[in-house]
Amino acid sequence: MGQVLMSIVTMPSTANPLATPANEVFERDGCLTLSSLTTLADIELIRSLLDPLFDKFDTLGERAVDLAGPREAGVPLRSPEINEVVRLEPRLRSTLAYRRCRDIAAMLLGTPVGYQFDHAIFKPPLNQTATAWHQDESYSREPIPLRSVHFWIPLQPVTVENGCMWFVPGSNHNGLLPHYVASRRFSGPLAENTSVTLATKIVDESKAIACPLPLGGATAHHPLTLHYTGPNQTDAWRKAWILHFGAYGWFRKHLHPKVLAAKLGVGAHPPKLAT
Ligand SMILES: O=C(O)CCC(=O)C(=O)O
Repeated sequence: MGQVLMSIVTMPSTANPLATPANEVFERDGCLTLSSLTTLADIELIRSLLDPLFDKFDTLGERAVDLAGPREAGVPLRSPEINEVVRLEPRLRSTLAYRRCRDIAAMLLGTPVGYQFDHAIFKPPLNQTATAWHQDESYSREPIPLRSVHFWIPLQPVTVENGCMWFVPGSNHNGLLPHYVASRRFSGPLAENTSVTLATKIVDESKAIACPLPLGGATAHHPLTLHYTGPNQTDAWRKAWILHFGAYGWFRKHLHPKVLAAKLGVGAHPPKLAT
């Protein structure tokens, strides 16, 4: 896998991609661009498994939310997201993209990894909704820092215009920044408020780098790396599947000594939230 990875890794920064091993780049920049993670046929397969779920979005309950906030019945979705998609469509686990992400995460972290989370975000044409700057770690309620790699797999070519990923390389070294509640998430029209979308204002956007990608490409980032996607300003959908693989998978999450201690009420680690 090391060989394969070197041939598909490019860096969002300007450094020579072949000069530094991918795991060192990941450690340094907290982000990588994978120019050809998977095949076009595999992307087709992923689309064919995700599209039917978005077609019945309003029947999926709490897993389906609009990141853009509350929605009146009949009003189109602006930033629909489905969480833990592999639980709704287990055939996603057999895709080449899933298997390669797991292998690459193990290589980058230098340890066995397991599935931790996945979600899909579809941005309709002209959706007017950016995904604001944030660190994924801000969503974690775990008592131990996440040790994972988060893959963002677009299901069509992505550009700045349709909402590609942006990163601040190196921001993975500055710890968890204060986040505020950017919007409340609702599942279904006028349904219950299920959770919140977090964002941070502490971003030096002059250091941000856009990552346009061809079909079959992907990005990978560290849980502390600041990232953002812009609104979809085109007349076609922007679809993405996001996969998190982490050290020890379920065991680290549930049986790590600090997790067990937190369950007993010792040393909990709530996310930092600004008001
Ligand atoms: O797909 C998007 O627009 C944003 C994805 C993202 O920010 C994330 O998965 O943390």
